[in-house]
Amino acid sequence: MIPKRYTITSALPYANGPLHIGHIAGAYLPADLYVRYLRMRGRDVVYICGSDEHGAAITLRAKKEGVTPQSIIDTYHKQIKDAFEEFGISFDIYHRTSEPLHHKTSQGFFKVLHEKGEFEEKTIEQYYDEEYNQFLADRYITGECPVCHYESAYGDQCENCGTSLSPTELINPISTLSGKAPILKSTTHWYLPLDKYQPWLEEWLLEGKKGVWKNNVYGQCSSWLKEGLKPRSMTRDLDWGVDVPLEDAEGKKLYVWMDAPIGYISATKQWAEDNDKDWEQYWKEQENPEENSRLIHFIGKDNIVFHCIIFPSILRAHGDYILPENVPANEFLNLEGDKMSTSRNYAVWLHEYLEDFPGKQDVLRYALCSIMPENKDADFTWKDFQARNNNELAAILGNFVNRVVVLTNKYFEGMVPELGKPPASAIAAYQQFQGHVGKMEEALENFRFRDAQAEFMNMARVGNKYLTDEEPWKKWKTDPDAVKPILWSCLEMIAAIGTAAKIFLPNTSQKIFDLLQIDGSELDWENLAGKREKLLVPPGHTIKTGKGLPVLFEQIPDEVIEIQLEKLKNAGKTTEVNLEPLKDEISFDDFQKMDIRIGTILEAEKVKKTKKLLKFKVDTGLDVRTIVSGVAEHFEPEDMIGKQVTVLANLAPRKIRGVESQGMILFAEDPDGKLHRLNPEDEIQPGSVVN
Ligand code: B3M
Ligand code: ZN
Repeated sequence: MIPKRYTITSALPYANGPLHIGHIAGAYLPADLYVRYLRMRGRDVVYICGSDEHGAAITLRAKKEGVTPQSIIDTYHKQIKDAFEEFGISFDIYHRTSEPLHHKTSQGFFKVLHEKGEFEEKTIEQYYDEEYNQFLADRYITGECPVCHYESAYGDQCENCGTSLSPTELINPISTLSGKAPILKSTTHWYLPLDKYQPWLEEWLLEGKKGVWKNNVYGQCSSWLKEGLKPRSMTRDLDWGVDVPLEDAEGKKLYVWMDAPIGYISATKQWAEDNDKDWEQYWKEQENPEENSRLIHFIGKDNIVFHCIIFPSILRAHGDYILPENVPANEFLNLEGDKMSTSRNYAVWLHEYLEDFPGKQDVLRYALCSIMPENKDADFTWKDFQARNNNELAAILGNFVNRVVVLTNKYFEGMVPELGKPPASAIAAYQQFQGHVGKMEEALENFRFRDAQAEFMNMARVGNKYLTDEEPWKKWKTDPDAVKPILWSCLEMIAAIGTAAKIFLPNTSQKIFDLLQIDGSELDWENLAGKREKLLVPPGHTIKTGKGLPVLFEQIPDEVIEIQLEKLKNAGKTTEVNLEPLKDEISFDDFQKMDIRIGTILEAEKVKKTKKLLKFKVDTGLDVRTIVSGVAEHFEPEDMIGKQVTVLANLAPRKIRGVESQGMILFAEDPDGKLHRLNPEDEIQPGSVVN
């Protein structure tokens, strides 16, 4: 059953930095493709987004740059909004959560839940920085991880071994504001009782979305539910964000992940006001449930729990709201084999791409859609970008359109020839062409955008091959009339390709319509699928004439790619290398207490259910022992077998994820966070002492 309307959202980007191609491939391009498709089908759809302007990420950046959070969000809200617009992400509104309408809307939600008694009010001990007179959000606290003893674990997670933590578990916690040890102070917060919603979520999600939601999404939700949900605080002690709308809540703000998703609703309210629409039709349960809008959230995988568990729980606790029908989250996009990193300035920034490649938005759209991380992480390389442009867009699509336009000018002065009796080959080609249209439709309806775009390019392949096989340039010499149906079929296919290009390549779509001199604005899916009587380019119509007509895609030369690769080589290589600060001085006696040996790794394997831990069997010369290290993201176990390492052999044993680890293998960590094994130049006797 086709829904009466659709509410489509893309994750609200934090207004604390520029967009990069990973954001585009994750939450924005897939949504834009889907929305463009729905619009072509004549569906009633609203596409919502805006800047997420609260949260620790913004205040941290403001503090680091010595400016106000307001100036950070004003700068990046504009940059992000402009970049989306220029790139062709076709939101119906791009709003922002610092708007009063959003504050009012999210406070309204909080009040309803509070009045319904949904929250559990708890007084807890929280870390407080006395110098800054401020409670500390999790990311404002660092300290030693209790599991792997990594020195700089955050209050909510240890980046080294992946363990999720609470600040009070850290050993020797330090405030990132003052650099001093924080104190524990009591404070009251309001908790969403996710544990109480678990039975409903198991029914609505585990049963209701099984086989409907993508495996990567469903799998993450099911492991969260299997672990057992815990109450989650919906308020924070912060000086930036949406005020908690209660008398006794001075200095407290809504947790950013409570207010941000409600930003979709406040943005829809603004859009409805601007366009004389009824926002409730897009968010509220309707009298007749069959008239409920279909709510679909497009996000990256790091936002799954907020969109699949927390926000639906808030909507349900409020009552009267529809729930997400689907959340087709994408995985991550890497760059030249490495993770993109804002802090290391290692990314392809969207605004820089738009400067370096003016007018080539469609090339990046096409390249990113071709490798879209729909089910697993993907890797963007500039070589692949170049190949997609040169070998597909230019050599297949561009070449087909260009040859047909040139031949129509050459033989018929640009006039679309009479059809005559189409030969069997034209009918066969057109049927093959329509076969790809059908596969494209099925892929789009099921959020498989890579497959859909591949079918789109197959449409051009069919046309290109048909033209080459029919050799009109030869037929023209002996039987000019035979050329008419060939070129006419090709022109009809090109008009259909231009119609489909509204989804994938919006700028190219307009260029094709310009070459055909037709108004493509009215062309829709029925036209594309050949379901309308009216021909797209009727005989007698004149296409663009003249010499040197523009080609759709220029070849991109190696030197252009080299420039981009050079940029990446220098990315993150700031002149000052930010090294770990020197630790406090120790005495020679302190050093003498450490017994450091050379060991040889005999066995290595991953620690089950952890992302970052490897378990080693090490021959220390004194014994063979088990040592666990948080290095699984840096080394493959099989590569470590037989290798010599430096071992702190007299470190007290400790259990790490149930495995007793006796000692520590020492690695050097460079400023880029890469780990390096420490070993003698030549193989030496295990047990040799390091002094
Ligand atoms: N601001 C983006 C992120 O986690 C976050 C999404 C909010 S969607 C309501 O990168
Ligand atoms: Zn750890």
